[in-house]
Amino acid sequence: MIHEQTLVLIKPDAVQRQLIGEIIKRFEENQLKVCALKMIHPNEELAKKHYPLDEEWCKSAFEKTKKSAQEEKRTLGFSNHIEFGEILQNWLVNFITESPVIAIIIKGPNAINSVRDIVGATEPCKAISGTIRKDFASDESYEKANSVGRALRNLIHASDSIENAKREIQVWFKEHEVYEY
Ligand code: FUP
Repeated sequence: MIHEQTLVLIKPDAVQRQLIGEIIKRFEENQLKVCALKMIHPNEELAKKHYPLDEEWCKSAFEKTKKSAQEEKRTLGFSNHIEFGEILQNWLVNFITESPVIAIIIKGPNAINSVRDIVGATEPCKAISGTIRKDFASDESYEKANSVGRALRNLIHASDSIENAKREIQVWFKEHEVYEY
């Protein structure tokens, strides 16, 4: 299996709820290794580098949120992905700059998908049993968050592709901060 690196952020909600150890334990017990780690209180500039407003990102987040609204027969209230993306970026920046986060590079076989499987679905109320989001945030939903104009408090960010992992790792870490052992 291919050894990959992926970026994980333990978001402000998880740090505030003292879930750092529990979350790292779930990765380590699944053959995944921590090869860089730091606590950092992100400013707006760093948050925007992590969540850049690009076409593909806006489209993908808009489609997922719209699908969930349609399934639940709710109206989303945004007419297009650009309008939605700008507002979502703002919600995410507010959330991620709220208090410190833990940034981690995780390495291991198939790390990108393995980490996302351990974390669970983006919308915690839809996450399957045994995942971190199901165990610790199962009452959180797009409906709850969208209706009061805030980001999903879903505990963790995990890169979703090799390309994004590379980009995100460079946003949070310098080369000398990454260890081999
Ligand atoms: P993911 O693939 O899990 O990173 O999720 P998305 O790309 O769909 O969304 C990026 C981040 O925006 C996730 F943390 C979820 C969050 N989000 C909201 O908070 N509200 C929304 O309506 C849509 C996404």
